[in-house]
Amino acid sequence: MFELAFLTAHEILDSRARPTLSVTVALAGGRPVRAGVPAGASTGSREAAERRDGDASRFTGQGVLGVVEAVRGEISAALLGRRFADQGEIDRALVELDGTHDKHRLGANAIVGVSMAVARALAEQTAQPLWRSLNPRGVPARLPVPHFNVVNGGAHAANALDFQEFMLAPLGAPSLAEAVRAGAEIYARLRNELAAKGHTVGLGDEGGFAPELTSPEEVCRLLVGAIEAAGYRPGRDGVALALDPAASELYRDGRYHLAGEALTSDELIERYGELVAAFPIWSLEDGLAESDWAGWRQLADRLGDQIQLVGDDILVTNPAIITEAIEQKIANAALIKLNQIGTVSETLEAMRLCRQGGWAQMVSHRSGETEDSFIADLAVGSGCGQLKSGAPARGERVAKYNRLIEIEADHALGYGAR
Ligand code: 2PG
Ligand code: MG
Repeated sequence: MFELAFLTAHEILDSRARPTLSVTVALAGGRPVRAGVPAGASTGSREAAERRDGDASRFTGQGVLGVVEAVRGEISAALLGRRFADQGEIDRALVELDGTHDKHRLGANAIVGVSMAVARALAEQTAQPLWRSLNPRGVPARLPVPHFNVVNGGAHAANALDFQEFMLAPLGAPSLAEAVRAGAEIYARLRNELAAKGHTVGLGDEGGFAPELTSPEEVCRLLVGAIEAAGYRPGRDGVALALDPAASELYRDGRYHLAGEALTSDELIERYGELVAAFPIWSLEDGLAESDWAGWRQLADRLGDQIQLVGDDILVTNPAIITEAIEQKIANAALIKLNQIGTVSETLEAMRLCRQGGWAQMVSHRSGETEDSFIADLAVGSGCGQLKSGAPARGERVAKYNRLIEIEADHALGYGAR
């Protein structure tokens, strides 16, 4: 049993200069710990709803003072001094207090901040690292393969590139530290090659380069060139590629709008088939739009036994949607984001359902981040074997990779995707 002795929140900045929430919690007899709340740009329509002030005189309406007030007022009044058995019980109390299906009344940003801070406080109370206290019984903890997003487009950059993310996945690295080294060395090579070709080396929201390229094939060619130039082997036994086209953002009027073409689901699936045949792509996230379930089923039929097909916008870390998606076999992996569903225990339940259904999982940052490295511990503790946290550059991205390096240094854990 535990009891919250102290709970507060502040408005801080995220990595895009937008306000977000920092939540501080102390358990009775414990010291205060904090959590920073992330925020997405290419969000799924069924995500838990973050709440913002809408007061145009502050931060163009993006302020979160109302959410700060919800934590200090209503949530504190409901939780302080009450005894809870575990994380699940306090998360259920938060969900019930909110009372809406998508957590919009109190705000999913308030709820996830409190839930994450409580998880950290519970780890402290039992003198365990966070990853260990998140580790389900019977599941081996593991250092995940970092997925470095080195070229940014879509909603994350001002360039004309439609696909949102091009990632490096050092699947064949002998350790996490060596995987991070590979990511950083290839990133440096890529910078040189982009500059040599006359491209800008300015960065997108997740720290990847944002060159004025439009064709995904051209970006993949550049990446393979940079992997080789840095002395690594392109492919699953070395450094593979992972894409997140974030296709919901490309979908209008039943067509996918890609580099001036308007493609049907079939045509886009064919294009993915060609990409997978030509380049060492091992994972494809949100290849189709969240509303295109029929397309997803076809994509799974066409490529599901060759590559990992990850649902992000379509699944939104929601246990009920994941259950249906597993039944309908529309993919074989889920992206996992705490603030899409809004509590730590619902996130762990989503991951449990994936394990049970034989689906892979990739823990993910959001494009708007803080320096909080919670997701690194979640990726390790869940044993899922995959984490994406942007480029190997910019403090809020690197905080997660550096936390993995610390965990690897302190504990003898295996490395690699499952
Ligand atoms: C995604 C995420 C993170 P956002 O689409 O996977 O990279 O982007 O946080 O903007 O939803
Ligand atoms: Mg995505």
